[in-house]
Amino acid sequence: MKKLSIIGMPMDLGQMRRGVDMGPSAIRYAGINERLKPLFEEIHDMGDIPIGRPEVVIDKESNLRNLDLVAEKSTLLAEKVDEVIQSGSFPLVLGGDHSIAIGTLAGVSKHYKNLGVIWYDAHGDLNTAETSPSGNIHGMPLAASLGIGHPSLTNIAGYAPKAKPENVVIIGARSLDDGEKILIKEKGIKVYSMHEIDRLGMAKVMEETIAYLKEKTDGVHLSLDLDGLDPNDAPGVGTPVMGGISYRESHLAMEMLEESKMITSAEFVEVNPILDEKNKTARAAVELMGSLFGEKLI
Ligand code: 6HN
Ligand code: MN
Ligand code: MN
Ligand code: MN
Repeated sequence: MKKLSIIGMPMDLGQMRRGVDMGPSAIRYAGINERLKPLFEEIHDMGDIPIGRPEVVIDKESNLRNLDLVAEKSTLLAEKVDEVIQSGSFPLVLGGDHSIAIGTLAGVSKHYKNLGVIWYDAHGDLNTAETSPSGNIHGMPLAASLGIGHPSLTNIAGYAPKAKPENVVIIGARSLDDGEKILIKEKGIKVYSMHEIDRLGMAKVMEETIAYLKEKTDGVHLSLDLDGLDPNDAPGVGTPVMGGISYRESHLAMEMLEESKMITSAEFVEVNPILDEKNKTARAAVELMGSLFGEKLI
């Protein structure tokens, strides 16, 4: 892909910690444009989707925090992503908390018959209002994209599902809630937890992931939650979990995805500069983007 479009999605409505709305600024400050410039013919930074500072509203019937607002803002993002793909450009979305994936996938998925999804995350993000321990929508975007959950979240852009469970691979999982584990088994979702990453090594995990998706998908979205990385390497996240994927393993994963030429859209989420150490997490995000888009070590 020769053209890249960057879309900021400064939404923090899917969880309770302040600061993740500054993720897009932190990632831009970390030098995304300069870093990616040599890798594309054209880069268009489209600025941020307007989120404003709405007050927290708990949906009475479902108990979901900011349900209507997340749905409304997701629709805006879906439209923007759709527009970018139509213009022949690669959409790169900067979060924001992980609830933004609902909108990204709603914009991406109509362009593919069999969209693959790589969910790089410590979490499964497969909760629903019924299984969620927190009521936070950032723990639900993968379920919503599979058509599971509240209709306001599953039907963004007017259709569901956005992806099929057999086209999803979760990488880095180490904190799954009971309801998520049940869903993974029920739907046959492929998961490389930290156990498999330790045992097989990242190279094998990525080889298998690429082979698994290659034969049955016509496009693959990468949804990269920075908390997939170990908190030592990416401390600026709202829900850190010890024992994560290393910085170097993550580069290898991105490099292998680049070699596969299969990634057709991407988002980097959960960067929270207030919780960060000298913008380390935003810098890691930009460095990983470098590998994903073809930067070479030598
Ligand atoms: N994320 N499983 C927990 C919940 O509240 O549903 C944590 C979710 C974290 C979500 O990091 O994108
Ligand atoms: Mn703003
Ligand atoms: Mn997540
Ligand atoms: Mn996570």
